[in-house]
Amino acid sequence: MAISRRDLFLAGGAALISRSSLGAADSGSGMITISPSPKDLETPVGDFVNVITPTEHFFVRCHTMTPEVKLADWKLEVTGLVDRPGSLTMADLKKLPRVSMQAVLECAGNGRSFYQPRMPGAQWKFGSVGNAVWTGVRLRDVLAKFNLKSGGKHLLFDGADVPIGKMQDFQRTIPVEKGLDPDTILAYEMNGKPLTAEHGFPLRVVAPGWASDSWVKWLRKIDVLDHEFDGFWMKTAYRHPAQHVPPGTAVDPKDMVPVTDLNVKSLIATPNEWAAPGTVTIKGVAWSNASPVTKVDVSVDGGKTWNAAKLGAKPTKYGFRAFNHVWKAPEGSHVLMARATNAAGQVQPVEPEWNPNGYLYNAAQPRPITVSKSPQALASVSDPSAASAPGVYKAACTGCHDDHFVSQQRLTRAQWDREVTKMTGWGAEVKAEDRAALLDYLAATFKP
Ligand code: HEC
Ligand SMILES: Nc1nc2c(c(=O)[nH]1)N[C@H]1C(S)=C(S)[C@@H](COP(=O)(O)O)O[C@H]1N2
Ligand SMILES: [Mo]
Repeated sequence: MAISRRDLFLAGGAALISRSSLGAADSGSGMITISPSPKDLETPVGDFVNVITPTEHFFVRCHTMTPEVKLADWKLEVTGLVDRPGSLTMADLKKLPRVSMQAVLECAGNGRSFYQPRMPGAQWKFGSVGNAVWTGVRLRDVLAKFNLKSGGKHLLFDGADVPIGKMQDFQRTIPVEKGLDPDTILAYEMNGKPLTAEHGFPLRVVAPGWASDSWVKWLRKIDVLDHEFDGFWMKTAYRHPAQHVPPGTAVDPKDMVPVTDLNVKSLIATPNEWAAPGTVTIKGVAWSNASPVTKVDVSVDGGKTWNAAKLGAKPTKYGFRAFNHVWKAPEGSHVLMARATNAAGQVQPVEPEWNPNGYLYNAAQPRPITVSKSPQALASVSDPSAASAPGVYKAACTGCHDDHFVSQQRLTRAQWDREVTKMTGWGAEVKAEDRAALLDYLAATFKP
């Protein structure tokens, strides 16, 4: 268990806070570690007092190891259904008109850990989202150089990351209409600096209004296809039911569609868990898809009554919109909530809209808070530990990643069975005679 300086400040030395406490950061990076390698880092809620998320505190999501791309070896290739297949260097790209825009990058899995029943996957809470200024070139200006053929319907993006074991390469298509939208860009800068390795150096897709699985990093190739790509990351992952289903439903793959638009959503940055009695300004950010946020309501009584929050001036089309609400906080326990509405009339639901892979969580999440004179944080439960794991687990499951991915899950035996099948498909080695013991351990230790 690590206690950061920020935790100590919050706790005033009085209470002990565990690593998994809401929004508390691991010591060191100031980020919450979902997995150290592949690198998955979450931004603590307190950082969302900023409308622009600083790059050092921007969440990171990598399905595999982060590649170190050298600009000298790099070019962007464009192939498939174009008249003039070829490539561009960074110098060529920089000759095209330069565009800059704020846009929210949110992982489709953000908030997955709040769904009931639980499902496997990175157990994000609030912070796999951020807003940056992206600078680069319009994708349509790039495509114009190669001249799309009329049969070209989908753009397949491939990055320089390489899969681990027998896992499939992370490749994704977007429909050509989204690619030709003047707001879709290929960015070489984030917050005024060249992209960092983690965020996709030297070039990434920016598909504003869409979940970030389409924002392919380390982009090196665009293949123009006449069909949606049929690889794992398009046809199995990042799909959700076309219609809402009751929690726990098994959905036929033919009734699933790719995740595209983000949901309208808001996040309270401060206060978090504790506040002193008196005047408290509840602050946070709200975001949406191509339809901008028009209203944020805040509740201090767990959703019984709502108050219109004050919105930040000068909204951008795809960026965060700040909100605040001044509250005379009496001593005691309270539950804060925020609920955003967009111009299209979409409102954050109070009940989560469950789906089998746990995507696009946007329920107005209750945020319990203690208002008291001396600082304290809610006691929180830490993840079960894999320290006493049997040899079969250590041999089969700790070669590609450490315990983080496993100990954050809360799954039934049947779900663990499917998860072990997924991992053996990627190259984990579990002998037939050891499988029952492995499942017994996983299902007993990391259970719902
Ligand atoms: C061949 C390499 C490899 C081995 C061995 C391996 N894993 Fe994984 N596992 C991965 C990768 C890569 C990811 C991250 C996938 C992602 O981010 O989408 C992952 C992610 C996970 C996750 C997070 C949920 C998910 O499906 O992404 C769980 C849980 C997990 N592994 C459990 C296990 C267990 C249990 C074992 C042992 C039976 C195991 N892993 C062995 C490669 C492996
Ligand atoms: N090449 C490549 N691009 C990728 C990914 C990846 O694993 N490989 N992850 C995607 C997912 S699921 C997310 S949420 C975002 C995360 O972007 P960030 O790390 O800059 O926050 O990148 C997307 N682009
Ligand atoms: Mo994601």
